[in-house]
Amino acid sequence: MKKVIITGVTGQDGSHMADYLLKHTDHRIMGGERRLSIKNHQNIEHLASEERFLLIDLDVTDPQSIDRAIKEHKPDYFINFAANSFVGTSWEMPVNHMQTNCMAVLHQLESIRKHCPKCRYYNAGSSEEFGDVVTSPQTEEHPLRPRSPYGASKCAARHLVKVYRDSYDLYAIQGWLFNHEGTRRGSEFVTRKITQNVARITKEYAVEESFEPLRLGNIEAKRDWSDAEDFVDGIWRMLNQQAPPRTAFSCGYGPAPFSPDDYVLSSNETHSIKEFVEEAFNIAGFHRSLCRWEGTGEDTKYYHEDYLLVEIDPRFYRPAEVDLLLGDSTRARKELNWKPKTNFIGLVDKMVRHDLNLIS
Ligand code: G4F
Repeated sequence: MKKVIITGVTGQDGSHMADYLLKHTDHRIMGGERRLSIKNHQNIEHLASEERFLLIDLDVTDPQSIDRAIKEHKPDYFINFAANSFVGTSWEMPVNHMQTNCMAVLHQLESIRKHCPKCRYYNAGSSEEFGDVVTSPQTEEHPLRPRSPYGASKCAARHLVKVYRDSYDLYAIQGWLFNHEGTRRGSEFVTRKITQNVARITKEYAVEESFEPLRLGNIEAKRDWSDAEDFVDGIWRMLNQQAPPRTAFSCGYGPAPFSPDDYVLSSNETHSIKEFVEEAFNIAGFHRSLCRWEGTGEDTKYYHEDYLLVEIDPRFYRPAEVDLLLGDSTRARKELNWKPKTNFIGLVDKMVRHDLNLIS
């Protein structure tokens, strides 16, 4: 039975990857988790009685912990989702972001090189690496121009992954994943913050209570959003690239060593935070024909008739913003035969309905 270690298994991507692999493979899944006095197992509670799923101690900020896990289990795949993934706090905790998102990757690569060099390794990369974009849409060829300590930490990790791939012939890759969301998304990210507040406001409005509006930062920023469940499928395909077949013309020297590629995963559509807000309220019953935006900049407000639904709170502005992200995942679609199933409206709909159900 092949063994897969997933770090960050209690998070959105880690838990979806565990579900996906239990459904689509017969591999043994080892979820790496950090010791915490209060467990955060809500995303993996349903796996408690699953025979092929096992939790192991693995703190990616502790090199000994990484080395012990890799030496002991000698995994066939190592999927690193453990990260500090909230861009907004990376200006307040830059060292922590660098340690968790970059140094941890270096320690993982070193241990894999020493103990199990055939292990296939994936590190979570980000469209934030493109940052201050110079061309749209962004493909694998777009330069790395990060705008945050978070983005810089992911770029540094990317260079390490490539250096280890080239130097030691490791199967080590890092996809560029554009924003991916869902019902397991943390409340601090803008999509979940919107859908949870839409659910709260819908409930309060229904009983004619007065309600606090939703407060947001830069609502003009544009993102390329997808469903996280579609992305774990893309990542697994990236981890299972095949060497191209030998051609009829190859003679004598044997095939060139196979080196896997890094791919962009994206929906290939971009929408502003404003559009997400409109769509989410519309799905909850605040029909867009009865809603309107008023004002500009920090004075922008969104109303349903006379009810204030949304206002701006500059505390949510960032020191530097990535204004526009729009991916082009043509290569992944062609070469990995990957395609997202859920579109923008489907994603907003799924998240709003989930949060309405939770609150009712
Ligand atoms: O939801 P966000 O915090 O996600 P962000 O910064 O785009 O990062 C996410 O996607 C990346 C891939 O591109 C991942 F690498 C990363 O780990 C993470 O998953 O913010 C989205 C946008 C930003 O422009 C932000 O300024 O929404 C804007 N925004 C406006 N008001 C807000 C808010 N963001 C948050 N979190 N909270 C607000 O109130």
